[in-house]
Amino acid sequence: MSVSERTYIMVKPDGVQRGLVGNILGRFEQRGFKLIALKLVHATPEHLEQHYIDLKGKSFFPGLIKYMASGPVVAMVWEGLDAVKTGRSMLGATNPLASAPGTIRGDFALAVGRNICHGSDSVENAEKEIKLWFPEGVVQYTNDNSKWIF
Ligand code: RTP
Repeated sequence: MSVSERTYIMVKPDGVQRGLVGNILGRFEQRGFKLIALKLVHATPEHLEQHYIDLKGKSFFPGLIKYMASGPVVAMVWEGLDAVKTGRSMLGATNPLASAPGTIRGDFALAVGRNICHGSDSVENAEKEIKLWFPEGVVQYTNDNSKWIF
């Protein structure tokens, strides 16, 4: 657990099309995380294959890449206490049917193949994903909230 831990959060194409970007972004802001990077990207299949490289052998992999390349995504980096684990709990379980109400997937999704958002599953993967999606680097700034919220 670290104050400066960062996680990569991405609103998937269905979340963008359904107008859920503001809601998802707002949850991370309200929780007290610091926004470090944000952009709208229509990713290529090659880029998405890199992102999901660990799933390459899975039967759902081609469908996953097609879904993720079907429209723009919102790529974000959030920083704060236990950001990776807390980000995952805010997203809910991978299968929205198993996601608790109050989580992003539990509030907005039903199908595993249309589950609205992504969050890094480890600090190591967060670092890789941040480099992949933000090769230009992220913004450094002091947040005035930092003495109240870690
Ligand atoms: P994500 O990487 O998108 O945050 O999801 P995750 O860690 O919760 O789940 P993971 O196992 O890494 O799967 C990545 C994404 O693949 C799609 N998926 N489809 N059985 C299926 O059809 C299936 N299983 C997974 C989901 O979009 C999942 O988020």
